[in-house]
Amino acid sequence: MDLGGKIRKGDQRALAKAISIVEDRKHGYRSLLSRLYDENNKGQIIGVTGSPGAGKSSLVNMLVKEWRKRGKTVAIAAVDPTSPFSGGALLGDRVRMKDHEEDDGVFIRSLGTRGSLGGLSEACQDVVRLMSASGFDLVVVETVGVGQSELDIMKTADSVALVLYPSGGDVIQAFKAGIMEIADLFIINKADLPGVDQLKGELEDLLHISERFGKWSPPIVETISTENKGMNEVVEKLDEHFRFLVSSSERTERRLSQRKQEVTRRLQEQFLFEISPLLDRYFTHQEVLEQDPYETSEKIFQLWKKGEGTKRGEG
Ligand SMILES: Nc1nc2c(ncn2[C@@H]2O[C@H](COP(=O)(O)OP(=O)(O)OP(=O)(O)O)[C@@H](O)[C@H]2O)c(=O)[nH]1
Ligand SMILES: [Mg+2]
Repeated sequence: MDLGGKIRKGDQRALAKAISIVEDRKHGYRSLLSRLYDENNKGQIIGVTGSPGAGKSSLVNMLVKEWRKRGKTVAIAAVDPTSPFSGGALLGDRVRMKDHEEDDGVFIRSLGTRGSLGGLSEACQDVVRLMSASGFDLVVVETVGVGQSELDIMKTADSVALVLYPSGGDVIQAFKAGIMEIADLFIINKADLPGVDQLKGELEDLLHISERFGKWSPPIVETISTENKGMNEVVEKLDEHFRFLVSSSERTERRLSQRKQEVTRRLQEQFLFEISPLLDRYFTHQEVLEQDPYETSEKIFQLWKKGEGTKRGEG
């Protein structure tokens, strides 16, 4: 059986292999993805974001337990932050996720942010697609909520959970970063620490002033991941949100805007591969310095239109 067929059958080794192909943008990755693409994959894609140390991994670990109790299979893509501050994160994640090592119903993969080829958000979305094609009931993407590419990743999820914790500054940060607007569920983790009510108050105030919530009011749930508290409620709310998406026109609307953004990003990726090498091929450093950048980019664009782009030989 070919790789695509094996993935569809839920073969985890095939899945792992395909993920490497896709991450490294190896020859044929796009046709593999195209073949496995299925608009009607039944699984729910859940984005979990929040600042470093908010307890995302601890939470996801406990949620997995809850989902497994309910007979659901789960795949997790944890985006490995490059930030030196969270250098220990991966090791920590591995230790936490060890709980599920023996379980065939759970698949965990860390994604590097090496990102030499293409963007992180594209690669991440592709990996999520592979996981969905493998038939997991739930695919969870964990990212630290900073930066545009992570915001893009969140925008590709069906449901977005923002993890906050009582210690100040967090809510405003999320608000500024644009995450508040796309969050479908707010989780106040570390609810064992002081300041929960204050955080909840701030959150409610901000929710009042943003206008988008006509049909779905994002609930606020409190959790203590280290004590496995509140997981039941998070799972229920995520379920509820998914039912809401499926039963309303919201899901189609969301997908339409997601698809448009995705096609744009993919074009950018493709374009970048083809067109940016022309800069070094046709212009000396001296020319780059002397010409204004508008002129240079216009010239490059004209060269590309004349067919000077690089063909990547993609299968
Ligand atoms: N008191 C308390 N501590 C918690 C809770 N949940 C997680 N922690 C602790 O918070 C720290 C960070 O937890 P992680 O799960 O690694 O947080 P994260 O958001 O995944 O962190 P990064 O991946 O580095 O961004 C760990 O020491 C956890 O034990 C909680 O509910 N209460
Ligand atoms: Mg983590």
